[in-house]
Amino acid sequence: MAEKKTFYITTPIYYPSASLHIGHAYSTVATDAIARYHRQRGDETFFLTGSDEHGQKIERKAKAAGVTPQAYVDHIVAGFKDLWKLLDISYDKFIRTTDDYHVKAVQKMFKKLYDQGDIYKSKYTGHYCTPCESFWLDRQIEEAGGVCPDCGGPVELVEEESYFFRLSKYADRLIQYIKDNPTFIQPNSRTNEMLQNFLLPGLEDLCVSRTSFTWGIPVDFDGKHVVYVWLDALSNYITALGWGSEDDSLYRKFWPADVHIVGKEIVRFHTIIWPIMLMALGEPLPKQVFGHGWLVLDGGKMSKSKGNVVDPVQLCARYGVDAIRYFLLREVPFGSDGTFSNEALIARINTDLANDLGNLLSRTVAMIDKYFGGVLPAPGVVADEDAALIALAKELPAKVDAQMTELHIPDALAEIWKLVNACNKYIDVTAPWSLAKSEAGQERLKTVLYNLAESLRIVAILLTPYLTGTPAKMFAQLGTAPTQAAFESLAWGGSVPGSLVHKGEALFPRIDAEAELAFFAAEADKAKAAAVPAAEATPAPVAEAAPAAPAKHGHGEDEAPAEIEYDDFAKVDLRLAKVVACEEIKKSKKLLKLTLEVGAETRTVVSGIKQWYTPDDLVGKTVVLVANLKPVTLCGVESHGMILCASDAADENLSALTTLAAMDSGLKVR
Ligand code: ME8
Repeated sequence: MAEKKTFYITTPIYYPSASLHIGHAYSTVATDAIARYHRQRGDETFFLTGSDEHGQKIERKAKAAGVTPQAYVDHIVAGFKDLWKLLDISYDKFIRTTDDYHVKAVQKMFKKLYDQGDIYKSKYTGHYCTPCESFWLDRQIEEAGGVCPDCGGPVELVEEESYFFRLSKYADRLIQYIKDNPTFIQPNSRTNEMLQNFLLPGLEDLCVSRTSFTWGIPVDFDGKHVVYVWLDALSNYITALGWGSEDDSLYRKFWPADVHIVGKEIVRFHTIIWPIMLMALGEPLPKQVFGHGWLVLDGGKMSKSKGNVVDPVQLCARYGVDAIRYFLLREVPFGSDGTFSNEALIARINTDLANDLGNLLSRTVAMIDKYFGGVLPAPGVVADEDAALIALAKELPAKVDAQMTELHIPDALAEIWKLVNACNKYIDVTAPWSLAKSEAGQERLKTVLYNLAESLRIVAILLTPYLTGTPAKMFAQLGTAPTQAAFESLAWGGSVPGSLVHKGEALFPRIDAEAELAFFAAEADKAKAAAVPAAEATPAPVAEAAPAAPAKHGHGEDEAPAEIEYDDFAKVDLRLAKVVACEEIKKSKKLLKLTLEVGAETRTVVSGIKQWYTPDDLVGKTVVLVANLKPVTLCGVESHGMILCASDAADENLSALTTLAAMDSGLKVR
């Protein structure tokens, strides 16, 4: 007998620094749908998720909450598991990086790399972004305009004894591997990004231990050091399978992973550090890393202070799990950024689910009930319009497969909806209610209703990986026996005439969009009013230490800034400034050098806005300058101040601030 194909898929392991939000649900629901899709096709599937519990960020959060890091994460991780249960996430294993077997395996890995000379001790002087848990070189910080290139937040200067991992030794091998395996990094555009931005400019050895805090896996042969959290976290994909333990049978069965699903901001770690770790260990590389886009909010990033955090638990309670799963899987091309809005969610539920699918099922069942006493008729007279519908249903499984092979999840659903919509048109064209009026129409009516029920059975089978409750409800109403509901019975003609249909509740009740949006607006107002400025908030006890977190990117903005006195504001010297000259800083991708007239004075300011403005766009414009900022040197140019800009969560749109009327430079802004 041929051996079963195995399929190993993973989500990122999330930080238990706060409870999860709709962005995390997005990754996990997508991974779940892919895992379910493979299981349905008979692949022996292993789906891993978990929590990334160590590091400076968690240590600080726990301290602020006045509890131990372990107590802090235990509480939040319990919330992760509750959320995955609610969303019907079918993971096979949940790994916690504080699990004993993981800790031991990471220590073993670190020692092996040290013993073979790939890890060595030295001194690190550079920058660290704690929210991203990332090290950055001077060059990278300078290019980003003095902030973390990933999240745009402030970085800390770190100077400590550290162990280093010889990334540089493996860089050429990795570049070759990426070139030889064009589907390793997906979508394709991300391959280029990794090569151009990180690999081709040259890799520096990576700092892989810390001594300035203790919440991490201790380096067992040098107790002052804890393992860098990303080395610890990435290893989870193999330690979860027993790598480095006495029983590594799962590892031998499932590794290499078929695909790591990750958000686009952590593709870098998964396609540079992780493959090099594996190369150094002499282990095979994962077959693919898929970097999906970000879910952002209309009106910007989710934030407690704006009162616009999207909590998946609340949404599921309001609309049901399948409505939320459908929206997450259908709305945004997998790989691109997309917007979450209540309007879009309600439109998807009302149009695709309530109207297209729900009504189709209820009309079909109601007609079988009314015209044939609830007994599914055998097909009778055939007509031209049947052929196209049947052909579509027969071709559908292959079309879904073609989309899913590329992980085009929304397109797979769109293919299924083509059959749903073809059925709705088929009802309009065949007009069963007219056929029912005459004796002559009876035989034709039987065919029409059989074809509709049969199409719906096929739709329900194909929907099984995506929606976890709806297919069973559809089978119950259609009277489909379990054997006919199985994937193996997907071929056209599986519905058995004589089965009894059962009228049931609407699959997805229609939502009163206007009332619903008014409700959300009121909730947002309430949340805004309740938002507590961060400085005033007392540390939360553990039971409350897991606030809904924002969709990320741009860390720190999720907390309301502390209230300040006017005197604090007045410390910032804001002035109008006229751009009299502007040039690109050639060796930087992000920086422009602006010469500003500020009253009688002339100033040089370096600004990281090259991506949005050319020098010509700016010359002659009036901008707002923070005039009393300490000078910094960026890419060799001394910058005396900063110009103010507004930008959206994904930094796709950015605009420098100016005045409504023409005003003289040098004037104070207050
Ligand atoms: O980065 N849109 O954990 P994390 C889409 N522990 N996806 C989003 C999202 C959004 N707005 N916000 C978060 C870490 N995500 C590390 C990972 S893996 C070895 C270690 C999803 O809690 C997305 O998958 O910050 C992103 O990559 C992940 O959550 C980041 O979760």
